Amino acid sequence: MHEGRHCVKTQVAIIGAGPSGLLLSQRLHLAGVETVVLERHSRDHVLSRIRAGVLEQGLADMLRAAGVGDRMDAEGEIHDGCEIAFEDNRLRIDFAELTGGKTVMVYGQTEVTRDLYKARDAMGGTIIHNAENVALHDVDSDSPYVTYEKDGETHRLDCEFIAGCDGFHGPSRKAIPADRLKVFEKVYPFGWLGILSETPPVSEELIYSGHPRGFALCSLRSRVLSRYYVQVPADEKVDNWSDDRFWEELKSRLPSDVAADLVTGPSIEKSIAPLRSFVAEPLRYGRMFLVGDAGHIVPPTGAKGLNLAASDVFYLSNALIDYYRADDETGIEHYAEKALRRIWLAERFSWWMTTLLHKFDEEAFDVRVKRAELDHLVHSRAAQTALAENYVGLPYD
Ligand code: FAS
Ligand code: PHB
Repeated sequence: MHEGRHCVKTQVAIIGAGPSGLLLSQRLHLAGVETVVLERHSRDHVLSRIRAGVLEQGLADMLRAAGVGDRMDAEGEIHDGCEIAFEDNRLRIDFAELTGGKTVMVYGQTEVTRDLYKARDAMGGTIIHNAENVALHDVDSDSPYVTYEKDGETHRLDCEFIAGCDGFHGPSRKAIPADRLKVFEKVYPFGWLGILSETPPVSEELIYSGHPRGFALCSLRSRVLSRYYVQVPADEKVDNWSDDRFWEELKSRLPSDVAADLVTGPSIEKSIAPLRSFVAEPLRYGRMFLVGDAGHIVPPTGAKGLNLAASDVFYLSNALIDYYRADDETGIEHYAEKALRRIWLAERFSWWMTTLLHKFDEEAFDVRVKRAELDHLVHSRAAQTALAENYVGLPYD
């Protein structure tokens, strides 16, 4: 990987070295399309983030096709089901049985990012870290460019397209004029307090627990590394939560037989993530495309955040490859429409899972309706199939 080499021109300027930016640059590089990735933080900072844990088959297949799947296949776990718990009731959703064999891969986003960096190194991909004050220019012209500061100097990168892979807080979305940008947002009155602990996971599969005290999730990174979450008020502070308090609260929200098996230990990471549903339209403005969290956010309840970034990358990389290889602009013209259809389907599912399983200050009627929803889920194969096919990931078509 060329670190720090200041390029002056490339075909596709990619802002952000998260999973969107790294996977996009890998796929384009393999197809002979030149990219430069501009990342505001250091590589270590990017790799210090603990985020998603569940990969849809579409993402796993893309990583394999990009030569980035070996460690995932060696160390990740294929899961063919998960559990939905509510008080002492446990319902297993059998993904494979309900979807004709589809499964998910449990493998941390941090490891995906590490593997992508390794692949970019091997191909000599250009990633410029600590690129500050990245700014997009003339995005609605045929010759857009990006400026950034590094080592006290301002640099200019001319390009033919810009991929805004810069996450929810990046500059790309802001490059769309306010009178052209429409945002759809729902902010939830709670967040997820998550911990990572070097303890054996409490169960073979993930357990999503909706409890009168609040939501909890039992997840994992490996057989010796567990990831747990509890719903907390949106304004909660992580300093208010000792490890002991976390473990006691988690146990109180799990079925009693699960709580009895929980192995606790010191947290090696503890943080609170806010929850929101968010979509920006359009995802394209001139020669700039929004990809991943730059264009949309989902509450992590449906494990869709990283996986939506993946389908955006799939659509945009194919569109750009068609443009450069066959002078075919069809994919570029239809990127936003194609990506938004899958985004809104995942937004719906993530909102539904979040509403079903979290504690809201809601009317007694709404509490009863949620109880009926869970009752229907327990007794209806059709309802379970709907959950399973969304969870494993709807097709990219
Ligand atoms: P990312 O935010 O990962 O990457 C954007 C990159 O752009 C970052 O490296 C950032 O430093 C860089 N950037 C930002 N501004 C820039 C600028 N001005 N100049 C240059 N670079 C800039 N999803 C799940 O499915 N399950 C989860 O449990 C889950 N937990 C999450 C917890 C947190 C705290 C957050 C924030 C997200 C979580 N997500 C989860 C969603 C997450 O996984 C995202 O969907 C995923 O990181 C999306 O990847 P990117 O689109 O690459 O965005
Ligand atoms: C995780 O392991 O971090 C994880 C898994 C599933 C989710 C959210 C987070 O829905």
